[in-house]
Amino acid sequence: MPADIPRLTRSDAARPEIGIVHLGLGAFFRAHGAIYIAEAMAASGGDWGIVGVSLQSPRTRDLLAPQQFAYTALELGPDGERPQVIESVQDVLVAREDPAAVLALMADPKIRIVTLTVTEKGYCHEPSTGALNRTHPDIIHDLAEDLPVSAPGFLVRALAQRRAAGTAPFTVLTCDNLPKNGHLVEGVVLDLARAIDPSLADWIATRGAFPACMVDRIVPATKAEDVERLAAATGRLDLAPVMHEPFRQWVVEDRFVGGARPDLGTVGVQLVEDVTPYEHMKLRMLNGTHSSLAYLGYLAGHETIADTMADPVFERFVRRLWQREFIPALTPPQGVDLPGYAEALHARYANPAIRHRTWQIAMDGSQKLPQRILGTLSETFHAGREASGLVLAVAAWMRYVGGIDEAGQPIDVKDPLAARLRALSDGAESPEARVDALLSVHEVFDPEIAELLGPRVTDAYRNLLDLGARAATAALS
Ligand code: CS2
Repeated sequence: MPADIPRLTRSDAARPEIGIVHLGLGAFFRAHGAIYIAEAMAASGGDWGIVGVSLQSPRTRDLLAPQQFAYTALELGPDGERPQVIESVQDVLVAREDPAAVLALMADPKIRIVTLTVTEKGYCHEPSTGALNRTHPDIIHDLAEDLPVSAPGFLVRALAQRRAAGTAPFTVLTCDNLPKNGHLVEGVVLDLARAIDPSLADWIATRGAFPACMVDRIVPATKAEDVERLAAATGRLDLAPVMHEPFRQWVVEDRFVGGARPDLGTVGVQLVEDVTPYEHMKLRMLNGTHSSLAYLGYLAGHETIADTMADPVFERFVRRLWQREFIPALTPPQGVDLPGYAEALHARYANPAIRHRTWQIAMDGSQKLPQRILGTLSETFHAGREASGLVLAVAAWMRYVGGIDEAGQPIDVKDPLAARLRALSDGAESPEARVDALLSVHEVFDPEIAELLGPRVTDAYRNLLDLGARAATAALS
């Protein structure tokens, strides 16, 4: 990289006041919510500057601070790239370094919304039920100490400070890919608050707001070569750019404390009463096929989703999942044509400019499987139908968390339950016993779905062992 390229810096444009704290400032929010919010302020004004909070690592803060928190969002289209400098983030705090400063900020009356992208595991809940996991080490810590470490802990302690100061609660807007995400975060916050002070829980339940939303944009991890290419193209060195596809969608339930929010409707955010049909469509048809392609594609030796889609076996497979397995189990949002939605997804997945690694999507499967795949399977079996493509995807997850790929090489499995899943897999004496052992992980499989899946997944798992992922996928009837 030429050493003389000057660093990207913030423009002289006037800064709005801050109004939003974002917990978990990763690439996704910077490539999605932060852009919508920047556009909403540009279009309609409002004091909605964002302070990001990294719960653990100082990395994003350290990269963004010398750029005064400006960064480039690089759109990767099939026909070329388009950079855009985003300035809605005004500061980043690192919670591990100074949790009291984060709480003080969240308690400030200027802050009216707290948005979150802390990933599925950041809510410290049980994925199969959605309830707070009271045995989670971070929750045990946050029950005992005033200075929290978990996202639910920060929300509850900050809301307690606001209540003590006579300040209205902030709206909690989770932007993670979870089922009924608003309801889920409300549940974990109220559970934790109740354990600390029942009257606090009552105050939050009556005065607070936890709108659900559906977020969508494919954001592959930024690579060193992306940084170099961008610097060469723009003449500015940005050490923390984000990469994203052209498509974006944000559907938000319009329930904010005091109605206070940026003018999101002006910039294409859909404001609705009930997000559930959008959420089901997206979590299943997009994230469900993403995870299925990730496990099977990885095992078949494909590095990215676009590579997997370029393999005719998997292209047929994903069409089958949409047409025969997901769509029959869905109620479309009003005015949405699900086959058309599937076609659009097909084009997005095939975009060769997006190098979205199967390994990246395979991460944290224990937290993703229930809402992405198991819900559809349960509804399908109850309706007396079968969904053998999705059953094969569950078997592929089991093969993947076993930690050895088809060439006998180790897999770097990233999952909060990785060690336990590996031990269960290694401890089983036969493929049948391995499937049974993994189905007993109640955080992922509730007893009913475990029973329904038992014989079906065992057959699929055997096929994976006997034929390999590609041939087992090709053999689906
Ligand atoms: C992906 C999502 O990594 C994953 O699990 O399925 O991040 C996906 O790209 C987004 O939800 C798209 O909106």
